[in-house]
Amino acid sequence: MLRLAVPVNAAALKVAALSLAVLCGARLMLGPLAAAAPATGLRIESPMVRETLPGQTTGSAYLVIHNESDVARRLLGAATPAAREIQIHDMSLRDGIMRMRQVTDGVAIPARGKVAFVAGGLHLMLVGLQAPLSAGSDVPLTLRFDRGGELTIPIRIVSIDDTTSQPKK
Ligand SMILES: [Cu+2]
Repeated sequence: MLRLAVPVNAAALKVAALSLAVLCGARLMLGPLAAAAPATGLRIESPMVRETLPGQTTGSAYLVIHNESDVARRLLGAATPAAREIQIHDMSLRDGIMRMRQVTDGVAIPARGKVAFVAGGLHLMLVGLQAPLSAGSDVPLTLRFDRGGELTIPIRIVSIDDTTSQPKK
């Protein structure tokens, strides 16, 4: 995908992250389903992204997408102001070698089903990070689905030492 890298003002990014954190806090008081968009029947569980080191230009985000509707949906793509682009990647073991490939035709989320984006499997690859992701804060993530569905949620940046926050398959 060819796109111009737009330099993002670090201060503006911080303000955006801060206001998102405030928003997130307010929404969290509504309960565990706060990240859901009831209109579309899609609910996001345990969204997180790994913190990155200075100079690191890519990051991995994990989450579980629940489809609580009777209609199969499709994740088409994702975006965040924290990175130039997000690619959907899949890891698989083939001939004894772990391979990572880009998924370009989207991911089906079955009706009344779920799809887990986890380490060693499907994941969201943040490409072209604007700044290192530091643990403890949030970045906004927009998920784009078929039929015009779009969901924007805050994802928590988690320390590389944290082994418990990651969603399981
Ligand atoms: Cu990847």
